Amino acid sequence: MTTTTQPTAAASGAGATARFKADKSAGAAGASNERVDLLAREVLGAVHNTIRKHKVTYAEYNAVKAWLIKVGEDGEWPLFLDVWIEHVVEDVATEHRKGNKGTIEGPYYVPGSPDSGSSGTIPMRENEAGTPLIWTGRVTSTDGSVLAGARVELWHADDDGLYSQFAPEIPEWNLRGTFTTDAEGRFEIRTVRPAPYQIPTDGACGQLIAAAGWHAWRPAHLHVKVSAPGHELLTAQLYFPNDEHNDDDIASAVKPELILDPQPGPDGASQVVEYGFVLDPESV
Ligand code: MBD
Ligand code: FE
Repeated sequence: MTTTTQPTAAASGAGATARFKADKSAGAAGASNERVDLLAREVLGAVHNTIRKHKVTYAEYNAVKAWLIKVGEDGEWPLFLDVWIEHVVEDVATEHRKGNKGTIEGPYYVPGSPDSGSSGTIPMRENEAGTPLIWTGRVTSTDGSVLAGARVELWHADDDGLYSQFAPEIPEWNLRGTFTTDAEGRFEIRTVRPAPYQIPTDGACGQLIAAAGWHAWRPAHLHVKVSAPGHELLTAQLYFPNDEHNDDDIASAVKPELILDPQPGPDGASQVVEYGFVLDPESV
């Protein structure tokens, strides 16, 4: 750990909550009465059934109530929802796609990262820790046509497993960058390999994990959003082979199609990897 101020669940939770409110909470107003009635009834019914089936006690009810209050106090609703719920929403939302598999966004995306053109280095500190990674790829449409000017937004944790803007003392756009494909749809990105990520253990989500005897780990991953005019936005994560958490990601967000195959680079110190994206045209 190179920081002097320790990251806390409450601080990263507050950041993720503010980010969600700034970007996405407005979209939550769009459900009809009928839809809210149907879904709220079914979710509550499922909770009632669980209580009857397992004879949930008042002590357990109060423990859950205290815990739910703490989730809010710690700002961990974005973390809780994105770790334990989002993967199913993503599956349903993208099941029609013929192009690239995607996966969950998670709580730490920030729009507007610096533009590095079609070939460049993601913003990083001098001597950023981690194995250098040179990633080349191409963006195409499902009909095979090349997508020039497509945007690849990349964000990921550092070698300590921390995200800029959600942990203290990391430069604002560290390991967050936007790349744009060239005339042949190609991009080349220089970054470093991220470390496996442990979700904060000192907040409400960590309390649930400890109480249930689970672990808090996600495999190392690169987050991407890939977009091109007339095409559906692809939100994905890329993983690394042989990560011990590829098979038991706490966020259930690993798919075999998203595991990279990095190779030793020519200089021996870095790794090179080829991975491109196929986008689905927007249906009209
Ligand atoms: C992450 O970095 C992440 O990607 C998800 C899904 C949840 C918590 C932290
Ligand atoms: Fe992440």
